Amino acid sequence: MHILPPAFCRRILSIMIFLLTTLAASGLPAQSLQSQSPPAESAERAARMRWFREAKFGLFIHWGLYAIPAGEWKGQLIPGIGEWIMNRAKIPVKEYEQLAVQFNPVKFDAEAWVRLAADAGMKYIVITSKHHDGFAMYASKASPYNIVDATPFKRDPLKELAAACARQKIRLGFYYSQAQDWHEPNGAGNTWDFGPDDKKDFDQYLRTKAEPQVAELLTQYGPICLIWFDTPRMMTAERSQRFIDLLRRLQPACLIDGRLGTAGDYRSMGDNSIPNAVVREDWEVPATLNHTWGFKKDDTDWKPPAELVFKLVDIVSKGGNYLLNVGPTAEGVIPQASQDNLRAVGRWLKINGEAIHGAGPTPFGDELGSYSETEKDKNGKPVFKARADWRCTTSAGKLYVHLFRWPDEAFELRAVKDTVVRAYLLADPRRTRLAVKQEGETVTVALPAKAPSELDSVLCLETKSVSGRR
Ligand code: FHN
Repeated sequence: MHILPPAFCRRILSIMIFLLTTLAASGLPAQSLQSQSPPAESAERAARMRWFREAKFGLFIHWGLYAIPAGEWKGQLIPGIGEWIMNRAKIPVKEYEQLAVQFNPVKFDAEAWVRLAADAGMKYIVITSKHHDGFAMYASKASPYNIVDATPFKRDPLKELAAACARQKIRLGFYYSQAQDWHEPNGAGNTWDFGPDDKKDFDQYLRTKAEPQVAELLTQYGPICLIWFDTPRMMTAERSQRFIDLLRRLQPACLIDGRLGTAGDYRSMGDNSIPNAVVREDWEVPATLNHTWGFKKDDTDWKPPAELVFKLVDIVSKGGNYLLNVGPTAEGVIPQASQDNLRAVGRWLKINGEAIHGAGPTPFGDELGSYSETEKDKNGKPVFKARADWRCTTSAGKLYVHLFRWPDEAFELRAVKDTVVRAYLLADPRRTRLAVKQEGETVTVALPAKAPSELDSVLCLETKSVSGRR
């Protein structure tokens, strides 16, 4: 009898889980997901994932040399996302490197950045330690192309952020571009200086830069909550495994995102891509506040607080985390509009945070939307029609109904399996009881005439399970 190697079995299992969850996220109606339960997990994994499952909301920071051109090169506005300017404008390494000599972000204030995340109600920060341009935003011995050795600034912002995060009790993680490195002859992506990727000695780059730098990140800054790998070009299972081994050896509790090249600790959805239905595994959506990650001076199309709150709630009601990005300027300032909009979300969370942090997904699903029976997309698949009137998040014995459109007088909720014993609005500090009528699985709650919040008024229904019904 042939015994399959355990690594092979794990790989097959993870592919099966991926296929099943992809199917669940894209094709099945949300309601049919109610009966699915997540795969069994080890106590070790449950402990490692706990903070991530409670956090729900994090701050992404894309900061690097690309903040200097801020979308403009030699007098020309370069289309696309700001941190890709080197690639988009095909800037030779020798020219792009000169940005380092100018980089002096004297207004950088780690405490203020972390305070913004805390004010916004965010529980973790993920900052670019090295993006695709190959420039390390920290003191790296593995490459002199770093902020301490190559700029007049000479400070290590990651060290300052680690100290500020420890003081303000926010977790810190690092984005690291493991595959694309446009500065290195053997890194992926820079074809304008170094020719096609398939002619490169990619392992030479991994061994001499990427792996040593990830080791530095895991040993120089105290406990790191996660490493956020990205764009896994040429990352075979074997190459990815080398990073996993490094992480598990140096910081076993540190999470790995979903873009290493093999399954990480959680799934990373596409940029700004929120699934249509509940996804019963750990996941996160990285998202922008405007249309770029790195600062771009001509992108001021900011998502308003109402949209940010809706997206946060929508994501949590589907079981995920929202990692929302800011792109600081070359001086080290987070654009004021980003700050204002994030703080508005934070003010809403101060009142309604119990319906987000640590909250579980909706037990319903019909409120999320449904597939059109007539309209098809260009691939012939039914178009998903999202609804945006209300969402539901949960905690033990509580349903949080997020009302984005205030109903006239009463709100009716169907398919409620438990008995509602009390109803009130989270915005009401006195938690005044609202009149509830329950007939079978249909619950009707009488509401005051005016919505307590313009962003999202949260109705809390305390429930008691009906024995034999669930
Ligand atoms: O190419 C990157 C991009 O610059 C940015 O960092 C985003 C964030 O999710 N990730 C890649 C594109 O998906």
